[in-house]
Amino acid sequence: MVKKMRNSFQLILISMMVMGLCAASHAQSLEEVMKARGLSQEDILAAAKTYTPTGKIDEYVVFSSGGQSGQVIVYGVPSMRILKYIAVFTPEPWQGYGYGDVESMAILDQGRIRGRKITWGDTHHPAISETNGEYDGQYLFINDKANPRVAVIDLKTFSTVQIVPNPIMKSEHGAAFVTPNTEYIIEASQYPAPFTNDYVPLEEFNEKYRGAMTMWKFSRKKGKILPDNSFSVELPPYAQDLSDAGKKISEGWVFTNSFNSERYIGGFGPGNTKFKDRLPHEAGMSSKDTDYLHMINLKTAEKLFKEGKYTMINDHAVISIETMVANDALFLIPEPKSPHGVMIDPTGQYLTVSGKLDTHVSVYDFNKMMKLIEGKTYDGKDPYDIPILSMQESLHGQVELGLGPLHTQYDKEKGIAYTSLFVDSAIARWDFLNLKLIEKVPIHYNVGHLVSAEGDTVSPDGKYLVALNKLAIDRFQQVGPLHPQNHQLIDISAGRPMSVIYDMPLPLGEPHYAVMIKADKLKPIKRFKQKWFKNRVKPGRESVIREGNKVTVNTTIIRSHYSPEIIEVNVGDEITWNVTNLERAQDETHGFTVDLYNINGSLEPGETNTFKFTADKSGVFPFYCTEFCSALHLEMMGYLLVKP
Ligand code: K7E
Ligand code: CUA
Repeated sequence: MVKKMRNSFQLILISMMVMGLCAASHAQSLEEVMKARGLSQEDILAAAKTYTPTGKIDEYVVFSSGGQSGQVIVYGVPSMRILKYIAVFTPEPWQGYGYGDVESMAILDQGRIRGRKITWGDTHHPAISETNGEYDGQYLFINDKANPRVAVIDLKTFSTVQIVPNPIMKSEHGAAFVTPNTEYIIEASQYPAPFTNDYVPLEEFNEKYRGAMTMWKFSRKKGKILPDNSFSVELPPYAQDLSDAGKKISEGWVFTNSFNSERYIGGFGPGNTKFKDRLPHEAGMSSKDTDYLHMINLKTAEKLFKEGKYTMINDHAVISIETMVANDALFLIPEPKSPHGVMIDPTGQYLTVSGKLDTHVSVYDFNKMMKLIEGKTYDGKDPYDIPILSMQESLHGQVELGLGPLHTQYDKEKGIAYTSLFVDSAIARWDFLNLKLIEKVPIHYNVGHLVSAEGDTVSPDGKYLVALNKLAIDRFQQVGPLHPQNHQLIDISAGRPMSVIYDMPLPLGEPHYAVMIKADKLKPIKRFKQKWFKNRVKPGRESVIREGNKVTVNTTIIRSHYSPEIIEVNVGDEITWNVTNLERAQDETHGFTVDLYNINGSLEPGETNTFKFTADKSGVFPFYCTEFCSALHLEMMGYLLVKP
C-alpha cells in the first residue's frame, strides 16, 4: 500500500518536473512541502483540483443566498474564492447602496411594507433566469422570508434593480423559483395568516388564515416584475414550503410541498396569552403521518386571471380555492410528514420529496399523477374541498437514504441525484429511476441545501457539488461562539467516489439555497454608458445652480480631482448633487462621501449618482473619494461649506 502510494506520488513529482515546475535546483520539492505541512496525497490532489493560479478564472459561479445578511454571496468554483456580496434588502456602504444615492434609496424604498421601511431581509432561495429550462445568466431573483418580498438583480451589473413586497402574505418561503422561460417568478407563503392586514383571532385559523402562491409576471424587456400583471392563488392554511416549476413534460404546472396540514396551533410552555398546556408546535405539527404536496395548474390559473375570475385583496388579484378546484387546477397528494421541498428532475417527470423525519425519499411520477387527474380518480377531498390524489398510485417509489433527508439536486448522468442528509451529516448519491442508494460522503456538519452545477435545470453538468453546511464546529480557527458557515466543495465526477475537496468559511449570514452557473454564461458590463443616466454631468458642464433654497451641484470626477472642488451653500439649503465618474478605464471606481451627512457613493466607470440631502448643519464638511484610485487619491477631495 505504502509502496503504491509512493509510486503515484513519484508520478506526480515526475509530471511536475516535466512541466518545469521544479526546474530550479534550489526550489522546494513537493515532498518537502507535504512533509512540513502534514499533507497526504489526497490533500495534494484536492489542492490541485481547486487551486486556481493568479490570472486564471473559475469555471462556475455560485450565487448563494446570504441568509440574515439580506444579501447574495457570489463565489467561484472550484477555487471557492468569494467574488462579491450583492446588496439586496440591506444598505451596503461600499457599493453605495442605500447611503444617499437617489436610485438605490428608491429601490430600498420599494421594499416598504405597510409604509414601514425595512432594512434587512432573510434571503433563502436564489433563482437564475431561464430560457427553455437552461440558465441564461441574465437575471437573478431572491426572496426575503422574514418580510415577504422578492428582489430582481440585473446580472449585467450584479446589482439589485427592483424589490417587490408581497401584498397578501405575512411570511413566505417558497421563492424564488422561475418557470422554464422566466414568464413567472413563483413565491409561496410559509406561515398561514389572514390575507388582509386585520387582526383575526387564532380561533378563526381554519376559516380565515390562508396560504398562497403568487405568480409574479416578469418582463424580460423591462427587466422588472410587473405587479399589475401578477396574481395569487389562495391555498389552505397548511404551511406551504419550497416550490418548483414544472419543466418539459410538466411545464405549466407548479408544485409546492407543505407541513402542518394538522393546522396545529401551539400553546406550549408557561406564559401563553392564549391556550395553555398544549403540545409544542414541533409535536403538534408532525402528529399525522403525511402532509400535502400541492399541484397547481399555472396555465389554467393564468387563464382565470385573464378572465377576471379573481377577487382584489390589498389591490392584488387572488384566485380562490373554489375557483381553482372548479377548474381542475388544484390538487393535493399526501407526502411523508414534515417534508422539506420538492425538486423536479431534468426530464420534468420525477419529483423528489424528502420527509425530514423519514429516512426515505419519495419519488413521484408526474405521468401517474396526470393519469389520476384525467381519470378524475380521487382519494377524497381535504376540508377545503380540494381533490386528493392517491399517494401510492402517484409514487414511482421510495428509497431509504439515511437520516434527515432534505434537499435534492441532479446530475448530468441520467437518473442520478444527490440528496442532503441533515441528521447523518452526509450527501447521498442515488439512482431515482432504479430506486437505489449508490454511496454517501460525510460532510462537516449538518448540511442544509446542496447545489450541483446547473443541477436544477433541464441539463445539469455534474462535476461539482457544494454542501451548504449549517454547522462548522471544529473546521476553522475559533472566532467566538458564532462560527462561520462551512461550504464544502465535493468532486462528483462520474466514475469516482465523491470526495470533499475544499472547505470555505462564509462569515456573512446563513446561506440556504444556492445556484451554480457556467461562468461563461454571465456577460456583465465593464463600464456604464454615460448616456444611460439622465442626470449625467458632461465634462465642461460642471456647475452649481441655485433656485431659491434649492441648490443643484453638477460634479464630474476623474483621476485625481472633483470638479468643482469647493461648494458654498447656506444652512437649510436642499442639495441635489449629481456626480458623474468620467473614467473609461476598467475598475476605476471613485467613491464619494461628505462628512456628517451619512453619504457614501460608489461611482463606477461611467456612472452617475444623485445624492439628495438638506444642509441642515452649518460648518465645514470635507468630501473625498473613498476608493484608493490613484497615486493622488488622498488629494482627491473638496469642501462643502455651509454658512450659518
Ligand atoms: Cu432548507 Cu429556506 Cu430552502 Cu434553509 S431552506 S436549509
Ligand atoms: Cu478617486 Cu480615490
